[in-house]
Amino acid sequence: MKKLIIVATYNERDNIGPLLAEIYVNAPDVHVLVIDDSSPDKTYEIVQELSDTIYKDKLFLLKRAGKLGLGTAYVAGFNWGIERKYDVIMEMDADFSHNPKYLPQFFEEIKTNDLVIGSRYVPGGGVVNWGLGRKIMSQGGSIYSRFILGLKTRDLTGGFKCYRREVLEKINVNELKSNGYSFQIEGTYKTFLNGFKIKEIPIIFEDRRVGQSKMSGGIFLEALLMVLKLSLHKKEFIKK
Ligand SMILES: Nc1nc2c(ncn2[C@@H]2O[C@H](COP(=O)(O)OP(=O)(O)OP(=O)(O)O)[C@@H](O)[C@H]2O)c(=O)[nH]1
Ligand SMILES: [Mg+2]
Repeated sequence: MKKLIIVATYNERDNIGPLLAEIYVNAPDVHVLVIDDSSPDKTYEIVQELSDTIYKDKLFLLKRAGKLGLGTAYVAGFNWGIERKYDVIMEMDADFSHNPKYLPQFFEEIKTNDLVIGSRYVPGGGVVNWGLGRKIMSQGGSIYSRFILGLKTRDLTGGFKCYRREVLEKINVNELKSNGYSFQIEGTYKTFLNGFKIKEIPIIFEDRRVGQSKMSGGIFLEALLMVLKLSLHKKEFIKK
């Protein structure tokens, strides 16, 4: 099973090195694609250096011209992975909110599922170091989306996810419209609509270790509207 992990970065220079080390300890045979949007802190320089040296042939860098958003970063990464015929393609954040210790569980579960989601809202899962506001936004966003879209999935906004390539091919990643918070909701919704098997595994999500948070009320509101839009276009998302 050829495995790819996509890590999008924007100003993660203090996180990326230690994160890659932990990824390869937990999953020695994975390939990692870092998509960096020309981070002002030059995260990409560290990645380039590591991919030329200790992680040769298993670490790849896609550097984009500027900050184009997390959604388009993942779409670019999905296409990169599909072209190279990886069997499974994962997404994870660079800030240690997604602990690499869970990787073996993802790769075990993906053998019998089409999408595996690291979930904060199933028994055994949770969040540490988040303020009340952030908790309400995240869990509220998931409950709202679940209700509007008729999904069973409990954690719809998290980005610690492992797809089988076939799913990404079928839903056509180039048609993923969201670029912010709702990108994760859209991916899971389209996977569900096309009859794929989704499994949530519990994860403890930790607030970013270092660096600046990018979350805001505007992003949240945009996501609520996007969910309504998705529900209205449901029929178009079911592929022949
Ligand atoms: N390439 C790229 N990566 C991004 C962009 N925005 C965010 N990221 C990365 O995407 C991942 C998730 O972003 P975060 O800023 O951690 O978002 P969050 O977890 O919702 O919020 P905080 O952790 O509170 O900041 C991180 O690895 C970021 O560095 C972007 O525009 N381009
Ligand atoms: Mg984060």
